[in-house]
Amino acid sequence: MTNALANAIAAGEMDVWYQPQIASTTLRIAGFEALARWNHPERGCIGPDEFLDQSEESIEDLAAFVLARACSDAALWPDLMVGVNVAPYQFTHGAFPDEIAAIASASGLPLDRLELEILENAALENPDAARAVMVRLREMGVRIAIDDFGQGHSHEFLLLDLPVSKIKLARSIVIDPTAGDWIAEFVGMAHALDMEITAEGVETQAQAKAMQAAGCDYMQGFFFARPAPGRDVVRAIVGGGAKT
Ligand code: G
Ligand code: MN
Repeated sequence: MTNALANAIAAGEMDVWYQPQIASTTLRIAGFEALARWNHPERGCIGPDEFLDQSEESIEDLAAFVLARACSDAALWPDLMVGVNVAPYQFTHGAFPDEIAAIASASGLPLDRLELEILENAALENPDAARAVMVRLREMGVRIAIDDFGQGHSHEFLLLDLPVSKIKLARSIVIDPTAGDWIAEFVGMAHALDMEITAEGVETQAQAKAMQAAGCDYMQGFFFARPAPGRDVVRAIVGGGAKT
């Protein structure tokens, strides 16, 4: 087996798309999440859910590609955040913060506009190793978000005392009509610890209203916008005037 993802990157088939994150109170764009997209010659445009499992050996190439592209794209934007998903193993590498510093500096992106998203279970599996890397990243100004949060609907995560800036509630909770009270209570506790909350996977106006009412700081999902190529992000920011 050759390195499928590395080949796709070399062939120019790999791209990074962006989905806006909306501030709940103003309904303005606060930032974008970067999402890998593979323009596969046979399978069409596919996301990590569809291609990651088969090509695990080359995920390092993909991770470096997405980080570099997201940082250089975001360096052109005004003062907006860019969220980048990072693989769990990266958070246990002591050298990871230095790699982040090098990539951001090469792109010209200020480190305080970068937010790294790490999966909840990855943070839970090895909290001590993750904490050490997070502390260094936070000292550099990088923000940390916990992704896909909500397995088990528990408050205990907050007791781990990780230097987390934001928690992204998984879509399974956001679409659960019975979860409103739990979310409101969780938001209150997170705010007391200086953490912000994003509701992910918002698809309807009713869900958006419920997440606003529960106190979520940001919302992301198809109701507001689907992921789109980087040039569309620039158009959205400049008001749609630029045509190529
Ligand atoms: O694991 P992570 O949260 O990074 O995954 C983001 C994925 O969720 C993206 O591939 C994106 O296309 C998808 N997504 C974003 N918004 C929505 C939504 O409103 N509904 C659904 N079903 N998926 C979404
Ligand atoms: Mn994510």
